[in-house]
Amino acid sequence: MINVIGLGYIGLPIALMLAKSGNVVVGTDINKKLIQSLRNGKLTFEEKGLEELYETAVNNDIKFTTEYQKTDTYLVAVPTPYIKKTKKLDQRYLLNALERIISVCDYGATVIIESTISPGTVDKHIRPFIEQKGFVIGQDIHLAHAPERIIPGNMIYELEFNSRTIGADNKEIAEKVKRIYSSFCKAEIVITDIRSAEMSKVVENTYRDINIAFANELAKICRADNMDVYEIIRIANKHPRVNILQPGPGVGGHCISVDPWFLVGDYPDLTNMILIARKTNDSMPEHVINRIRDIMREHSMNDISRVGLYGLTYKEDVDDTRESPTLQLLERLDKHLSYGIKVYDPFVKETIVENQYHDFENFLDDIELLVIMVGHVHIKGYFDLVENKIVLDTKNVCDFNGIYKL
Ligand code: SAJ
Repeated sequence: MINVIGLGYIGLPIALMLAKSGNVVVGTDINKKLIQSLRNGKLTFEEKGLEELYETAVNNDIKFTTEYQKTDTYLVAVPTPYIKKTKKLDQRYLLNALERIISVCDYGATVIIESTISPGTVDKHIRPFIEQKGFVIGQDIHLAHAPERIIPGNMIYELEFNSRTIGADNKEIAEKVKRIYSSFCKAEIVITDIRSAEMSKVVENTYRDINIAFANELAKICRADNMDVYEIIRIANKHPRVNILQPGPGVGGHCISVDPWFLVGDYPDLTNMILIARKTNDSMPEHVINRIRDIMREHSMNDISRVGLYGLTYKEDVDDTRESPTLQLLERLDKHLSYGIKVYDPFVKETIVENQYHDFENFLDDIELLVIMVGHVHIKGYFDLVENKIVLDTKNVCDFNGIYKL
């Protein structure tokens, strides 16, 4: 039996996928409300294909509980945030999960960590923590790191078709873990040591952060000289060895805007480019504020409450708002004592910020300047209404005349 610990954005899909693929699975989470929802068949976030996967997993008898199970295999997918001040990994949830696992596990159990961790975490913190409890690693308990790689919006497909990395202390454990992942993963499964697995994961997200930062810097350069950054990128990408990403209002989410900080926190003297990229991406909400201010001036608008932000999530067609550029922008406005800007997102049903609307047409009625922060497919069905507004499109989703871009 596999006990999946943590049933959030990563743990839930993987638990369901393991159950669908014939493994006996128990999903554990300390959040009672979440467990109750899952038992009642109510999923806790939206994701393409998740409901169908849930149905199959339930038919295959997956169980949900707040209790840690006594078994020989654990898969840990708990949050691993970073501490804002030091930029280092906050290991609280991870160590708490490990403590509970070692209090119930079978002798010789394998603990697979899926959560993203900063390079060196296993050696510097996890091994000493477990050994301190009197456990011998490699005998009483085995460790493996199989960092998750799935992208919100396409998680279920990517669980099956993305290549995976498994870091372990020896081949035997690596092969055991590989057999589990082979039950659903159709792509290559690479075996390596734990440190390399930790590092490669953080490197992947840092690579993307740097490349987005390049696109964002280009957007600023083109804005300064009134050129169309999208046209420049489109042309440059015709070169066989150029593949520039898209600029946007900032980088959000729990991954790309977080993981590079682990490298900056651990190697402050060696991370020039990574730090600049982070700062560039973090500066984009401010760039959007400057654009809003210029457009308002041009239209003799002086009331920020006539401005509406479309999109609160960190990217299109997901309901995850963590570290979203819109939240970053609101925080900056707040610092400038500027209140009253309106907000709407079709995916965010709960009210999480001030002046948040739940009806798109009411929202449009109350604003003059619409700022598209997220390119949800939803807005494409409303272009006839949107066209009557002054529009700042930071995601390049509208192509009618008179649109302001990043
Ligand atoms: N973004 C841009 N321009 C782009 C692409 C993205 O501004 O051209 C922005 C998005 O709008 C968003 C942020 O970047 O705010 C991150 O979005 P994303 O779609 O690039 O990535 P995530 O955070 O959803 O998922 C990433 C993925 N990592 C990589 O592509 C290297 C995913 O595979 C990881 O599993 C995930 O991080 C994770 O959990 O680590």
